[in-house]
Amino acid sequence: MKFFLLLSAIGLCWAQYSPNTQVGRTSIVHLFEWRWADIAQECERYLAPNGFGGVQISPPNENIVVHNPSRPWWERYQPISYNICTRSGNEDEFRDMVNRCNNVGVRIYVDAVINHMCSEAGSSGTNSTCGSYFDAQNRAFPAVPYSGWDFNDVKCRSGSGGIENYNDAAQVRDCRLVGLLDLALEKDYVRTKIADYMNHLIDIGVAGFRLDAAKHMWPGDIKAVLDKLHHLNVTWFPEGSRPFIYQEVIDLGGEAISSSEYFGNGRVTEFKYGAKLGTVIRKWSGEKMAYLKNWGEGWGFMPSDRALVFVDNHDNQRGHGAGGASILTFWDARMYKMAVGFMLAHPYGFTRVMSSYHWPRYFENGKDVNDWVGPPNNNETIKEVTINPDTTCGNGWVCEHRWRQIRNMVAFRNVVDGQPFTNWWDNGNNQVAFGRGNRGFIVFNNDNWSLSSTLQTGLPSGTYCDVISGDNVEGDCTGIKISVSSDGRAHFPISNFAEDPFIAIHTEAKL
Ligand code: QV4
Ligand code: CA
Repeated sequence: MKFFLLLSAIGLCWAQYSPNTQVGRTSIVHLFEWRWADIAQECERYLAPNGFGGVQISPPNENIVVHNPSRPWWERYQPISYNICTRSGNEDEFRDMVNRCNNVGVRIYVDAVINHMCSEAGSSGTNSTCGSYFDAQNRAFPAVPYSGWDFNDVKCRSGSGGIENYNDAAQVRDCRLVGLLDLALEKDYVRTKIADYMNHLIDIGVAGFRLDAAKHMWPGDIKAVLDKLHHLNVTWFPEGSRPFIYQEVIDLGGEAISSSEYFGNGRVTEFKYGAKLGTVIRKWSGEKMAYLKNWGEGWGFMPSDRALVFVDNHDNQRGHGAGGASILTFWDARMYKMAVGFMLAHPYGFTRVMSSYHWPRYFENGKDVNDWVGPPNNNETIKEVTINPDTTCGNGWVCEHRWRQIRNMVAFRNVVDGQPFTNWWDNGNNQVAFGRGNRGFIVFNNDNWSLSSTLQTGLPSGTYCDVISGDNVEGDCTGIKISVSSDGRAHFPISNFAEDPFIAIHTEAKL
């Protein structure tokens, strides 16, 4: 018996790093600002059939209503209460989404905004998504309830009460991030209120959490909250399962706080990943794809089993947060698909795909003056996600996760799960290739001339469909066919003018 207790203990202490996805599902998608009803449908009609492991949803708790500017996406990062009640839907719709997604093996991960409440300038009244009264000036949030005792106004040591110096770790944790009222997470009362909120979501059936602004909370305070969390709902998860935790810590180096301080709590977002990959694919600063041979820890990233990786996120795709101009987004579609393809083929980290909405991007003096614009809406009501006959999305939703190249690379990652990084080849410049054991192989041409090489794929002989240029439909390839000979070698022709100058093959796309 003792042996099994030990095993379960080991299992438990590791579990918060495991996404709790169904076996063989290795990525999640951030359906940014989607309504719960649309997510439920997308789980059933698209995400489950295409092997997505789960969905990161926008914050489900009641937030302030901002009218100047008009309903910015970032109002959802200003909590008023922990009532499940936002423009994405109410608690009934939330429960329906969790049930329907879990029932088809697609997990839900909640964006938990637990470092703060609304802005100190958030005025007072019932200007909130569920009508709860609040008074920011007096630190009154009766719908939780929180009062003046529950904020860090006294603990903060900066002159203004706001974060003034990111080289002072105490300020970063105890003072206000862009004026947001900073919760006193050292207090058991506050920890308990937060844990009650998260346990309510766990009991409904969620699989884990993104911890927003984790850099602004002491690691020990986060741990104290996590220690109060229930095991996952046994309707869908094995007895004793722990919620998956990934903490938003922007660490590009050079600050007082580093990602590693948070490894004890769960995974951490690796922001260096998207910033560096964008620079390489854009061929800026002398970077070239041949340098990706030691991608991952070799580039100074955190250990792979602690990393949550992505090409872009909801902040840096619009100039918020970190990453700067190198970040690739759907606006740079051809390069973006290459970056997402590389991320999904490479074994490093746990992968998250971004799914965005269009907004009227407009640069003035190098800044997008419309970076605040919220989701597609009819008079402030978020528009439903419509699906076009060609399976793309309408109503202003970009649905990058539905782009053939990205959807098929999510499947590629599933097929090669557990296989080693093998058969690296490069031309010394921007033509590279690598395999994943005997299950998958991918080739990129990011040079300004054509690629025509015969490469060792490590794959069994046969004819494979390229999953970038097409699909395997009824036993035939709608795109490029690649023939692998008995010695595992195959010839790859990739024009630098190709719509997508990369080819990916795997054993599930073999004729
Ligand atoms: C303004 C001034 C402040 C002033 C304040 C007074 O800028 O100097 O003190 O008024 O009230 C919005 C506005 C911002 C405004 C603030 C408070 O954009 O101008 O401050 O509200 O009224 C999102 C947006 C922010 C937005 C915030 C709250 O990015 O612009 O602020 O939501 O609505 C750091 C952190 C990292 C963070 C990143 C953006 O380390 O954790 O900045 N990323 C996460 C989320 C992000 C979110 C927050 C944190 C806050 O991913 O989306 O910020 O929850 O790197
Ligand atoms: Ca804080």
